[in-house]
Amino acid sequence: MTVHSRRDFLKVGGLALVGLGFVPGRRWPAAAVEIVEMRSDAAGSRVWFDPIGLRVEPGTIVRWVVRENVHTTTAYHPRNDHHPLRIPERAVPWDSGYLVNPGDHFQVTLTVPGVYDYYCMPHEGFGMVGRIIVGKPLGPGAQAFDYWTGRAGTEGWHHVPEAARKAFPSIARILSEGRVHVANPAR
Ligand SMILES: [Cu+2]
Repeated sequence: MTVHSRRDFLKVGGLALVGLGFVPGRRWPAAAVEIVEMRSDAAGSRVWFDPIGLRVEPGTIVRWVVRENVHTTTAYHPRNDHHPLRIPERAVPWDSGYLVNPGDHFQVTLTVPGVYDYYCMPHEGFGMVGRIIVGKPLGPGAQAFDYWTGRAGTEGWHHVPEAARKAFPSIARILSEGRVHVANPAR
């Protein structure tokens, strides 16, 4: 069963009204929706986003859906527990909060071109992260993990943990494949 949160409806409605406008007598073009599943093996020892890497066009709705275990989808952004900025400067950071039941979901509409890195709050240290490229590979997410070191205003930012660094698919691979899956996820 799918649980639709009120927030989702408001976001989709907002997109339709603001982004597309209303033209009497015409159908509204439907926004593309991409699904990212939030996965886990039975023991909870392997956790991952599927796909872990995704390329979309600006204006795409990305919807994360829980399949197993408990997860969040949370943008790399200082407003989210002092994580480094790894989404475009003009983009709005998101944090789903805990999604606890299979079918629970959260979605955002990504309009600003660039690289968006995100993580799962309880599982970041286990490498549960994902990367979305909207249009072109621009912005802080396209830079090295420690690009901000020593810059004013970054005091208190956390470095991306080692397991997460290893898990991110490269920008080049996402651009060439469009959709990148975790290899041998259940092992
Ligand atoms: Cu998780």
